[in-house]
Formats: sequence, structure tokens, C-alpha cells
Amino acid sequence: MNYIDQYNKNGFFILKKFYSKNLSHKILNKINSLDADKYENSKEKNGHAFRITNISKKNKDLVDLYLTKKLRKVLQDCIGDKIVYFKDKYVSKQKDGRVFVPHIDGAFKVYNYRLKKQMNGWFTYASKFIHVQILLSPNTLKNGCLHICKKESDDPKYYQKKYFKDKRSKTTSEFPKKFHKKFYNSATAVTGKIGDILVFNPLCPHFSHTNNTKSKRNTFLVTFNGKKDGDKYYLSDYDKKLSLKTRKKFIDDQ
Ligand SMILES: O=C(O)CCC(=O)C(=O)O
Ligand SMILES: [Fe+2]
Repeated sequence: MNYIDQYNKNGFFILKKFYSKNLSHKILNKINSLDADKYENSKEKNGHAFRITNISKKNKDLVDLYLTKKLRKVLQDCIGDKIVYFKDKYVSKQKDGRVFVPHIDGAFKVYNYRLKKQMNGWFTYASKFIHVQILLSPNTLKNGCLHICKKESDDPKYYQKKYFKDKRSKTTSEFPKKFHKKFYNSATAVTGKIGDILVFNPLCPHFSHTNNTKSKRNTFLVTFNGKKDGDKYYLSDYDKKLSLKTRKKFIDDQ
């Protein structure tokens, strides 16, 4: 099956050696040279930033490295439209660090303070998203590689109706515990080397276990939407900041 058929049928595929070793190291070195505190980030107790979010808009040189013509073509072939950058996330898992339970991305219920109503996460901004996960270190079963399952639907509401019944799952798009086994048993492990990529629909259930090795498991995940829905980066960033500010004010007022 070619990658377009795989994407349409399963919602994901892996391309080995997509970037050369040299280019992959340039991407990794560029990200490692950034000051994580200048970006939205999450840290482990020892101070290691295991997640740094939305790097690309401030680092055009990084975009020039990873957003090659070849990548554009692959993503456009899959989504059936030109692509527009939506967000990104560098994930660097250290030994015994963060675990990601089975979840889908972006299909969470959230109150939007600008629109003054409950909205559907990323689907407030566009109807279709596509992820590329760039492997920036070896990814193995031992160091907590991503595991991915076939998508069940292209509609976030399908997952909300079928799986997200309690408050936590509704607001995080993480599957309740009773469904974890089903996903553990049906997943493909995305093992590979630096420079390999996984392209996937954010509505494919995915998860990753802890890193049991001394080396970091590094990946860079970039999300795009279709051009027909426009560039929504600044609007979604505005909404996120408004929500944080309004919630903080609410807490301060208590
Ligand atoms: O990098 C991983 O292992 C999982 C990351 C992920 O799924 C996420 O941040 O949404
Ligand atoms: Fe995810």
C-alpha cells in the first residue's frame, strides 16, 4: 500500500530515513540551542524540559530545515489540501520520565472565552489536522517510543460519544482506564532511528510508556491544518492566553 492509501485507511504511516543524518542533527541541535523558558514548556522535577511548545514561529531557520518540499508534498497528498502550520511540540523523554496514556489529540471540550461557549478543542479552528513526528533520537520499546492505533473515525464527536463520558476524558481527550487494554493490544510501536518520520492523524489513538534507558528519547511533533481553514495559529494562541488570564483572574478573585 502506498502512503496515501495507508493514511486514508489507517490514519498513519512511517517513512524511514526521511531526513539525512546530517539534517536531522541540524534540527536537533537547533532545538537544543533554544532557551526552553522563552517558550511554553513542561519540566520534570529535576528541571529537564520534557516538552517545549510552539517553537516554529520564532525560529524560521528551524522551519527551513524541517519543512522541506518533500515533507510538504507528503502531507498535502494525505490531507488533500495545501498545509498551514498550526502548532509544534518538542518531546524529550528522560529516564523514568513522563508517560502518555492512550489519548487522541485536540478533541477535548473547552470553554472559549472569546466565543463565550463550549468548543471542541482544535476543531474550533479547522476541520482536519495532520501530524508529523520527526524522530530525533533512536526510538525503541525500551526508551518509550510512541505506539499508535488505527483511527476509528475522522470525526472527533465519534470519540467523544463513544469513549469520553467522564469529566476528565471530556476535557483531556484521554481514554478512560477501562479502554486502555484495547489500545495496548492493537497498537503499532513506532520504533526507528533519527531522521525517520511518522505521519498521523491526531485522531489515531496513541500512547507511550516510560523511558527505561539512560538516553533521552527525543521527537519533534509538528501539526498542520488544511489551507482552506486558514492560518489559525494566532487566533488559537489568543484564545489559549485569554483562557489562562480569565481563569487566573477568576482564581485571584476568590
Ligand atoms: O511523544 C510521545 O511519546 C507522546 C506525545 C503526545 O502524544 C502528545 O504530546 O500529545
Ligand atoms: Fe498526543
